[in-house]
Amino acid sequence: MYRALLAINIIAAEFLLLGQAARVVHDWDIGYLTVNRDGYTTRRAIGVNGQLPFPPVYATKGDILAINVHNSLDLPTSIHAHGLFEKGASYMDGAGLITQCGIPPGENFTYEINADQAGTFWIHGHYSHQNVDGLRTPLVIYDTEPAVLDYDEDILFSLEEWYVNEFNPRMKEILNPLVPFPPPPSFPYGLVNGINGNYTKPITFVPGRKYRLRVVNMSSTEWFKFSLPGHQLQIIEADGIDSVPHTVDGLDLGPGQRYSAVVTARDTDAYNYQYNATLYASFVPFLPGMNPRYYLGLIEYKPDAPVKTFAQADDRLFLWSDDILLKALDRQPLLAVDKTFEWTISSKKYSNNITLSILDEISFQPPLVPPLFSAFTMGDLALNSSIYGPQTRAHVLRLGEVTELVIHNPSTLDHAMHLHGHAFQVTEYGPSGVPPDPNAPPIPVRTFSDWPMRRDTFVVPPFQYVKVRFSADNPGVWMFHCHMDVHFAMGMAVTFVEAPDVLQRQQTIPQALLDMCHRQGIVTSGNGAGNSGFNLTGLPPIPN
Ligand SMILES: *[C@@H]1O[C@H](CO)[C@@H](O)[C@H](O)[C@H]1NC(C)=O
Ligand SMILES: *[C@@H]1O[C@H](CO)[C@@H](O)[C@H](O)[C@H]1NC(C)=O
Ligand SMILES: *[C@@H]1O[C@H](CO)[C@@H](O)[C@H](O)[C@H]1NC(C)=O
Ligand SMILES: *[C@@H]1O[C@H](CO)[C@@H](O)[C@H](O)[C@H]1NC(C)=O
Ligand SMILES: *[C@@H]1O[C@H](CO)[C@@H](O)[C@H](O)[C@H]1NC(C)=O
Ligand SMILES: *[C@@H]1O[C@H](CO)[C@@H](O)[C@H](O)[C@H]1NC(C)=O
Ligand SMILES: *[C@@H]1O[C@H](CO)[C@@H](O)[C@H](O)[C@H]1NC(C)=O
Ligand SMILES: [Cu+2]
Repeated sequence: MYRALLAINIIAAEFLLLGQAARVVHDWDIGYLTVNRDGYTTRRAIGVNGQLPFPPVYATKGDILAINVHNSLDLPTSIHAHGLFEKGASYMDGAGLITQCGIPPGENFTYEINADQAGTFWIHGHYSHQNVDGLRTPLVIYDTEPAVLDYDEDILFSLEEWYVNEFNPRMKEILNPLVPFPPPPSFPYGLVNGINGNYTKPITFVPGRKYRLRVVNMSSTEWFKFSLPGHQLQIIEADGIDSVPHTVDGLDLGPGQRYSAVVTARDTDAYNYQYNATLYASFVPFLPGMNPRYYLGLIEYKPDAPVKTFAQADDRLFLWSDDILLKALDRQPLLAVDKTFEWTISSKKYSNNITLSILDEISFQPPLVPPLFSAFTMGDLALNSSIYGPQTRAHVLRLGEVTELVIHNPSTLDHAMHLHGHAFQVTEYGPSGVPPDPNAPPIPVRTFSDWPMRRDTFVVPPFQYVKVRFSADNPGVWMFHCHMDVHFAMGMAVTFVEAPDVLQRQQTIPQALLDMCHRQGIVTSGNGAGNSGFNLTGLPPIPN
């Protein structure tokens, strides 16, 4: 099995010729298999049509992606196209128990996704954290217009971490009141394009040619740094939004984030080079060989040419990607704020001794009725956030209202916050809370210049806040959650209910989605408890 995996390697897609909008059909039979991905561990994982990694999905802007999913797992499943706005079809967002009930075991559902944005995205499981066990793959949507910088070839790097154990048993341990919190860190391995990052096939560079490297971080907990010593990276895209070209030495990606960078090959083939994908977590103890883990892959100019090595760069002089320094290529002006939410991320040990995450003062639990269905069926009351249930933390936004989020993180843990259905403007970073080291240099306030960059996932570093803005221009129900799956599973999430009045007039939930709920005994109308009005009787009690 492992040898077979070695054959599946860096995908170097020649730049596609632009054609007519098409229907891109994939048949995905999602099921369990046993694999060795990291070179060390043989374990059960979630694959597609008997293989893992999932093959990347490619489309061209304007296409329709039709993904026929058959669920061969023993739990419901769903898929989410991370970064796609699903305009006019919020019910295709795939957020389990929020916009759909999940595909029951043994059943089929076809996701019809409008690929009307260009850029680098990914598709992943959004039910019971199945993404962490393998259900994830890059999604590249080619533009029909030329990019801001020319390039000759597209090269995809998908970065993942891979754990020795499946997610649910790990999560059970974390939520076990008898196990001291947090349990010891489990040091994952790093995968590059689906296999141990040190065993990937060489990538050929031709002197003088230009390459667009698309780097996708599909991790569930850990960060990646990506660099190609001896070459500069010109960022032209982050999370599906084009940027003014911006030169860096390396890309720093939180879970869920993506970058495209154009690299010009050197003008001679005298040496070969190595790219460096470093998997790390600042909140896990430094342990040589385990955190960080380095993976080196060959950039081959000429077979057998010597490999050019570089003295270890001083990290402080190394220019890493930083979204506050990027500018959106379309020069969208700063949005004028109508409403601000200022929330602090924390955690709390409840009276049952279970530690859960807190965002906006609650620990999220899905209600009995997926909130999208309440938004469709509650008439005018859908505009009142109370009907969705207290643990859903629904915030109702009126059409076109501009919301600013100020997310504080006065802790030692990074968080990677993702908003469905939107790319937000990233406007400011600044200090929050009191770092434990009194001699640490002060954290400056940093704001965007000219035109804020937009993206769909932002990292809130320790003891910092981040400000972002978005306009409620996409009727539907959109989750906002930490993309570190352990935190998400511990309740670090809220929901935005956007223009439910417009939603009710403009969209209709496909019957097949409702039928899947009914077969699982899930009600598809009424408030969060499936009752009328404000009667929330039946919702599980709020932990105290
Ligand atoms: C169910 O999905 C599988 C895998 O995508 C596909 O091969 C099969 O034809 C589908 N069956 C039906 C009834 O649509
Ligand atoms: C990928 O994201 C995870 C968390 O989502 C993060 O911990 C990790 O550092 C990221 N890796 C890279 C290479 O950016
Ligand atoms: C790989 O990159 C990391 C992060 O910048 C750096 O600390 C490490 O020294 C690099 N490793 C090699 C072998 O270049
Ligand atoms: C990958 O290879 C490099 C160079 O040989 C080595 O330093 C590094 O420890 C390897 N990484 C892992 C995780 O084995
Ligand atoms: C919580 O832990 C404390 C200290 O270990 C113990 O005294 C208490 O009984 C536990 N409570 C519950 C509900 O398990
Ligand atoms: C929502 O309903 C609650 C309970 O009836 C009421 O107290 C509140 O004022 C309503 N909010 C809005 C914005 O109408
Ligand atoms: C509230 O809903 C429950 C069913 O969940 C029902 O038994 C109860 O009668 C309702 N209460 C009111 C005041 O309607
Ligand atoms: Cu988090």
